[in-house]
Amino acid sequence: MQSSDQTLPGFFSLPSPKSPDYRAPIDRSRPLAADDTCLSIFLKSGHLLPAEDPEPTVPSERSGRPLVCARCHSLRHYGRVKNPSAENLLPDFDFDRMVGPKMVSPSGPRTVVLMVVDAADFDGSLPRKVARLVSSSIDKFSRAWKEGKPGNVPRVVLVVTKIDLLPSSISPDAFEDWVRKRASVWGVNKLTGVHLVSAVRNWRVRDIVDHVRELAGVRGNVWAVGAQNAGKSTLINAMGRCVGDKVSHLTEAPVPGTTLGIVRVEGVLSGQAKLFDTPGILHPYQITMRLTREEQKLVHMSKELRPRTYRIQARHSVHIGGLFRVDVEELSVDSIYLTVWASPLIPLHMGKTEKASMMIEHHFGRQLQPPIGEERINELGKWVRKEINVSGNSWDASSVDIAVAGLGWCAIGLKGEAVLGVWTYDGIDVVQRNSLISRRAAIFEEAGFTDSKIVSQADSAASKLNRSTCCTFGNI
Ligand SMILES: Nc1nc2c(ncn2[C@@H]2O[C@H](COP(=O)(O)OP(=O)(O)O)[C@@H](O)[C@H]2O)c(=O)[nH]1
Ligand SMILES: [Mg+2]
Repeated sequence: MQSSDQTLPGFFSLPSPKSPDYRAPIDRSRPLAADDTCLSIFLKSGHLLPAEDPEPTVPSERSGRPLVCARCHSLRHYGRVKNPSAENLLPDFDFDRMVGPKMVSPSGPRTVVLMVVDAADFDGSLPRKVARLVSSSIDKFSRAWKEGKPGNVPRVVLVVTKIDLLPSSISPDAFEDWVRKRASVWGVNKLTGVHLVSAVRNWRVRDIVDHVRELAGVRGNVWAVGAQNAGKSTLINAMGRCVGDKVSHLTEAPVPGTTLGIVRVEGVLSGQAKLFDTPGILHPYQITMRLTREEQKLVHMSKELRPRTYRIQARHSVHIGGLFRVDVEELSVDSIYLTVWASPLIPLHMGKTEKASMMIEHHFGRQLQPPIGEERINELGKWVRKEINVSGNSWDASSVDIAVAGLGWCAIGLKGEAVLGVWTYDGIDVVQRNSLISRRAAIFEEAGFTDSKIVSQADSAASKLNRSTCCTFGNI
C-alpha cells in the first residue's frame, strides 16, 4: 500500500489525528509479508516473505477492524475499483512462474490443489492450464514414487461453487457424475475429492474445511486456484466463517482481477499448514474479460437461473443479447427446443435467420445488450461463425448444451439431427457438451424481443428519434 498518490493502486489514506504511540501502517523498510490481506505490486511480482511477524503494527488491527487499501475498500463497499485507469498499471500476475512451480515441487510439504470452478460457467472457468500442470505432475511423481525416488504427488480437490445458481431440482448425484465426466474431458481425472457448494449460502462448506484439513495435515500447503471471478475469495471467507472469526477476510467482488497477489489465509488450517488464495487466472476466452463493468453487471448471475425456452424451426435464429447467436440451419425434424440458461438481465430475440445480419446494424448495443452502445460492437472483436452438429433422441429433455465461456449456455432438445451455426466474437470459447439440466421452461418464449427494461428503453429512444425526425420534416 502507499499513501502518496491516490490515483495509483494501493492508496491508503491515513486516519487523523494520530495518537502519540501511532505507527505508520506500512514499514517501508521491509517487503510485505505473505499474509497481508491487501497486496501490493511487491506481491504481484512475487516478492513474498514468510509471515513471521504476527505482532500488531497498525492501528486498525488494534481496533479490531481489518486494514484495507482504498482499492479494496471501494471493491468491498461499492463493487468497483476506485480508479479504473490505474488498473492498467498493475502488472499481470505471472501464475506459471509464481504459483505453478510451488504447487508441483517434487519435495517439501504436501500440496493440496483446491481447484475452484463456477457451476454456471463450468467449462469457461475450469482452470485448464492448472489441470494440465497437476495431471502431468501426478503422473510424473506417481512414477517416481514407485521407483523409490522423491515424489510429492499433489492432491486435487475440485470445488464446484455457486451451485445456488442452478435450479434446486437438480439431483446432486447426477450433477456430481456430470462434473466428473466434464472434468475428465479437460484432463482432470485423478481427483481426491469433488465438492459441490455454495459459498454465499454456506452450503456444504464445512465438508471442504474438514476434507482439506485432513489432506493438508500439520504441514501441507493448500492452494486455492481458479479463473478470475470463479468464487475463490468468497469460498475461503466462507471456510473461515466455519472455523471462527480469527481469520483474515479477503476482498470479494463481481469484478475480474479483484485479488492481486498470493494471500496467505490464517486460521483455517491447523498446525503449520498454510492456505493460499491466488489471483484469478486470466481466461481470455471468457466473454466477461472483454466487457466493461456495466456490461458485466448484465451478464453476472446472482440468483437461481430460470430457463427461457423457444420452440424453433429451421432457418430461424436466437440472439442472446449482442453476444451470441444460434442459427438453426438444417433440421431432420420440424423443430427443436432451445433453452437459454443465462442472466435474466440479458434480452433475447428470436426471428428469421435471413434478418439476422441486420440485427447487428439496427439492434446490437441498443435492444440487444451487452454491448452497451453501438461503438462497443467493434471493440468486442470480429463476429464469427462456427458450425455445430447435434443429435438427440428425446422430445422430453434437452440432451446437448452449447456453452459460451463467461455467458451461460443453450440446451438443445430434439429427436433427430440438426446443423447449427453459432456466432460470437472471435476467440470466445464455445463448447458442445452433454446437457447439465435437461428440463425446459413450462411456457415458451415468443418470436421477437423478450420483455425487458433494456428493450423498452431502446424502443422509446428510437421512437423519440423518429418523432423528432418527422417534426423536422413537417416543418420544411
Ligand atoms: N451466487 C453465488 N455467487 C457467488 C458465490 N461465490 C462467489 N460468488 C460471487 O462471484 C463473484 C466473484 O467472487 P470472488 O470470490 O471475488 O471470485 P474470485 O475472483 O475467484 O476470488 C462475486 O460477485 C461473488 O459474490 C456463490 O457461491 N454463489
Ligand atoms: Mg479473489
